[in-house]
Amino acid sequence: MKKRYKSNEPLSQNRNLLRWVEKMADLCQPARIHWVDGSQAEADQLYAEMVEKGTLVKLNEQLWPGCYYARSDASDVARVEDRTFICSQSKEAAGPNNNWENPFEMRRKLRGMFTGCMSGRTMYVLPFSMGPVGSPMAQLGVELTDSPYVVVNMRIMARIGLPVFAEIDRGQQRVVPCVHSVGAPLGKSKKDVPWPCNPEKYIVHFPESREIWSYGSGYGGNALLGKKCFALRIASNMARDDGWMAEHMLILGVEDPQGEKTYVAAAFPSACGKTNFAMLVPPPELAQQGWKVTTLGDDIAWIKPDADGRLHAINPEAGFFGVAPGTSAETNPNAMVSLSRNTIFTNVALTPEGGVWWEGMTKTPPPRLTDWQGNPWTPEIAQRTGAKAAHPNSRFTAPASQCPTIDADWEKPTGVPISAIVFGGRRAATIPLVYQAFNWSSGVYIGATMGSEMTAAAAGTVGKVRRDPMAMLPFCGYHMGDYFRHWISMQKKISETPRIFHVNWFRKDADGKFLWPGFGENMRVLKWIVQRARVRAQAKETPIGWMPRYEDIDWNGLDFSKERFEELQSFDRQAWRAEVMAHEELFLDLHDRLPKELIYERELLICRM
Ligand code: TSX
Ligand code: MN
Repeated sequence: MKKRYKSNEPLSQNRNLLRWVEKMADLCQPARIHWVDGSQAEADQLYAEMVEKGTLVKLNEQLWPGCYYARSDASDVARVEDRTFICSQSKEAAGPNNNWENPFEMRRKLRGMFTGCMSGRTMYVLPFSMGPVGSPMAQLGVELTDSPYVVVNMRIMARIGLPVFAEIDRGQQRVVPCVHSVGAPLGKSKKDVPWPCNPEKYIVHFPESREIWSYGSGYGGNALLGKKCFALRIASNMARDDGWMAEHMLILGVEDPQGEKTYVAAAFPSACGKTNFAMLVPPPELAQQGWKVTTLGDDIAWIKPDADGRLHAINPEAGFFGVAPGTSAETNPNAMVSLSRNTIFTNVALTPEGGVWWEGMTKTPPPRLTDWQGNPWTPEIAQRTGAKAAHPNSRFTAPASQCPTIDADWEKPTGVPISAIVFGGRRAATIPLVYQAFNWSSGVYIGATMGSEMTAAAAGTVGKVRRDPMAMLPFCGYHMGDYFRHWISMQKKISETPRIFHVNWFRKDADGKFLWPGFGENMRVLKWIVQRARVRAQAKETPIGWMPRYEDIDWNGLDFSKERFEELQSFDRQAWRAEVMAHEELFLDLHDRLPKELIYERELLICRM
């Protein structure tokens, strides 16, 4: 060791961990090392320091108890997919769905970037468990980071601190090393900014050695390495190797009037209201019958066959990192309660009373807002400049335990049994409200070919269907064709396959109006889904799968005509022909690694049409 670092007492006796921390400190040259114990006192200290430095604003304790507000650098507001790399030995293993670089080359680059990158800062040694500590389905990591903002966010999003060090010291489990720096070393002057970051960003995964290196960003999915980087990109590699599934899925429970629970996992691309669906509030008429929805997670599911070959799922996370705009007492009252205390808000708007606001929170904005960039904001200013009060990707980081509908078994170490898997997308035409796959392989085909229409012009043409297989396109840490093969092969590892469904809340009529009211009314679809999974509901066979007839849906308390339902569920042969042609395009990109089952499923679909 070239240099002795000011450090608190190391909180682990694990020799490998101690050696690695020392090695990384020698590389990054921080001023201090802080072993994170995860305590409230420590968090309070970190919050106080960040308020002092201007990184955080403490919100009004009466209005928003335990809440803080962060404004990021205007250039550091989202995940950076073009700067995200999968560095496997072979380029083919990473697939066309990932950016690849030679791992030796990348390690050389990283060494350059990380040399002295933490100078003047504290390096936090942050142990975390994805999944409840000690769960047979949990995985351990240690994130070295120079961002206290990351530490307090990770404290909400994952299990961290002393119990995790204890688990690491038991030495029974491999630990994923994660190194994160905002890439803004402090020079001689030690002058800092509220949100340090670097224009050059690298989000790097080594799937074979199970390592993560992140440079240049302090934001969400780029910096909270337990989430997208570990729980999806690295875990998808672990899952393929070890016979389980790491999926971009919410998990919810449906309790019927007899008190019987059915658990559902669901994958949706962005902007489909995944968090809203995870926290769905049934309409009064169904609630009165005794139908309840409980929440286990809103983003990631780790799904594993148990000893009896039934798939069980855990939510590896402990919090919600949700998009704020559009979240309201009307669209998602459970989210509003979840984020009402002990929450970190990033890039929303600030009220003069020390409260927060975002587009869609209330119909009329409160007066004299300060926008996410620190400028005065009024509806008049917005009219003139088009400026949003909150950034469209602004976030809340809220503890899952605060969700009023959190499931009693959400932290059960062995997870909950999954009876149904739901895929979905935002599609104005062609795709019906709901249909059920014939079997596992046709269901995998449905998930593999799913897509969503773009709502914002930013990333492409509005209305164009973007294919996003299983909502995993940005998150699958290896070749998408191999991922489909793994899905197909899971059938052989399980005694009972979950039923697979596809939903589309967003189909429009000829006038461009949504055909389906959505939100709580989705409970009617969900009821049919769980009844189908238990073989208690009827359906009719169609070329694409099983569909409910009008009389198979519970319409209690909703005035929805049979004609409108037929329009919502209609199968248009011509449109589906074009749809299947589009599937072919996706398959061309993956052809050399596509499982033959999916080719056959496509052929069968064409024949049925
Ligand atoms: O989250 C949504 N869900 C799922 C809810 C459990 N949203 C919001 C999507 C943006 C993230 C929806 N938007 C849903 C939906 O089911 N459906 C729609 C489309 C829609 C929007 C407004 C209306 C109806 C449908 N309004 C009226 O009918 C009055
Ligand atoms: Mn997500």
